[in-house]
Amino acid sequence: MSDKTEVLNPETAGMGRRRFINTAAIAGLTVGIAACNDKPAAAPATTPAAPAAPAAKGGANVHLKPGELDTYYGLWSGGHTGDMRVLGLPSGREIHRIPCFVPDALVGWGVTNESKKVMGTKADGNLRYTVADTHHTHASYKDGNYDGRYAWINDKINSRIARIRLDYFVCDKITQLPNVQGFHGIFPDKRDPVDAAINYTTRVFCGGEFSIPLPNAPIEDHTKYRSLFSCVDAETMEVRWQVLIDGNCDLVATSFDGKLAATNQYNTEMGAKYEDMMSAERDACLFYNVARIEAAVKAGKFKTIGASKVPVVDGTHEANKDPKTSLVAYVSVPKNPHGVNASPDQKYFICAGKLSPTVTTIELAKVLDWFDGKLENLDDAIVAEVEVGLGPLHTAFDGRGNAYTTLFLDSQIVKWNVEAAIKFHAGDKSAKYVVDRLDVHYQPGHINASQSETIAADGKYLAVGCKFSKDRFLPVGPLHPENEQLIDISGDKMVLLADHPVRGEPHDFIIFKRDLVKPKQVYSLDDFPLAIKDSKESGVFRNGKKVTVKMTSLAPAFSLREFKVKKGDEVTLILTNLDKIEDLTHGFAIPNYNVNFIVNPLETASVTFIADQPGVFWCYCTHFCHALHLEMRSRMIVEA
Ligand code: RUQ
Ligand code: CUA
Ligand code: CA
Repeated sequence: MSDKTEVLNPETAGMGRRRFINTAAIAGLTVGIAACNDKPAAAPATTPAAPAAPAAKGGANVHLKPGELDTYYGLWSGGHTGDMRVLGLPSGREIHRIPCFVPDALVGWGVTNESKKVMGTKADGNLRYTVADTHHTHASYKDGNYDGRYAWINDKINSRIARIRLDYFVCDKITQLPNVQGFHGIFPDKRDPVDAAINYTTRVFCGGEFSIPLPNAPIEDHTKYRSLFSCVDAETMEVRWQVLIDGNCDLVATSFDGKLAATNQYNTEMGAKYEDMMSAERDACLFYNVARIEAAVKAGKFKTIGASKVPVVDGTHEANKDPKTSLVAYVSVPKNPHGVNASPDQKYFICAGKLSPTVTTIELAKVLDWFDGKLENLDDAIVAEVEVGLGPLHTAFDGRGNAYTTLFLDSQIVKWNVEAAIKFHAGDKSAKYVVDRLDVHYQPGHINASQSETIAADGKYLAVGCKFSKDRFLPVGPLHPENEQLIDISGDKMVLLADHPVRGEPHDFIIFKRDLVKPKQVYSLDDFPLAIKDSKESGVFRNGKKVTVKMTSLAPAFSLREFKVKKGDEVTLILTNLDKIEDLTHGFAIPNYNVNFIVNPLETASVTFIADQPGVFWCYCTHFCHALHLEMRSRMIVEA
């Protein structure tokens, strides 16, 4: 979460006059601070700082026997590493990392021409960006469940969205959102709001968190800044439209009927400092009327901003006074909310309070009534607003009517029943909506359950991304790992199953049944326009100073045992792996030329470099492939 320091800042403890940050909350904040600073005293590196708490009794077995396969996939945001992690669950074993925004040395991501094209380069051919900060990951839907086509992940730093093909588990497109800074939440739509035949994802919604001058210019008066909510086409990955709003966006959720997309908003104040951003008692959860927005775009009721050609419709308060024509509904929710999640019964959106100890339940049907002019007061769309604990952030569901919300300050998961909360809110104070609490280690942010935000929520496993691990793992110097914990939610009581250390910094993830994806393990030669389909096509082809080297691999040899180029040549080397057996991957490295990449079965990849160092260079296979792997080489001779 990006708000860690804000929540932990001692100055926030001075907010006692507010209803939501009461004395208990201040105590909670203080505990939070103390807990965070109270690291174990320097322990000898050879001993764990403290014995771990005994594991809870019962719960599913997470220790698979050798050779056993997991039953769920998890797609995890990698954080600073700018990639997507693929886990098997319940074991928690990391199976794969899919590079997206940041170079990756194993596959040659950011090295090959093909990956550089996806990542984006500057005029000099170098990568435009080499840092990223991935937060949220979600997958495409059909009929309310994942369909195994795509997943998406965001880069908050450079406002990029990457698409992952779930047939090959590779990133194939990256789009940068125009006029957006701090691109945070993403969520695909679950069907089309008007065309009943389109029961699958065709749009991905993206929330812009930081307000900026539009178009960007050195304007100091921050009251003039605004944010944009963007819609990206799931197929073309082009930005279809944007909505100009008051305040900001944060997380994103979508309704199962395709009609509404939602963002929580913590900066209704449009402040530039955190004190200003938390000065109001309530902020908002926004609902975007997708069909109306697209009708407005079609009718030409939009403007464009700066050099961008993307249509921008006006979703500000001023332009949306009449519900019957409104593009956006601003539902008031308590102080600096974080996280908005759609319940699998398709009825509710849950918005967590963060600086308020409450979760707010908003009924979808009532928001739609308001858009139709049938609900006068939008506040009446709130059917529950109940206290659950300190620092509520994200919510997951078990498909049995229960919600699971992370409590950052309390270091807990609270399990609560949505219908009971609604009864309690309606005045039935005997309705016990809190079902269970579980201590987690420590300061949890994201949470998700198996199949949570689908109509097939199965209530088996819950994973939680803890922002701190403190004493749960062997000390490794000042940078502590963070802790992802797995919890069994199949019974009434939550049971903690496992701890997994994770490199910074854990964010959002989804967990789904393994049979929902059908990965292919061998490429087709036709997937690559440059493929060299026959090793006889190999050779060195010169066009002035531009030289193309065409090569194939077939264990244990490259088709060219040697090739010659001249100093100063611009060399493009194309390599097709003609091995078509599953798991027979080769690598290709050129010493001193900063080249290393792999080619999977029937994959083609290319690199371009200037042959600026004369001499002999043993290009060699970097991926163990054969008993003669070490002998698998090609000799590049660069003539002076
Ligand atoms: S945010 S810890 Cu970047 Cu997903 Cu809530
Ligand atoms: Cu080819 Cu190792
Ligand atoms: Ca606020």
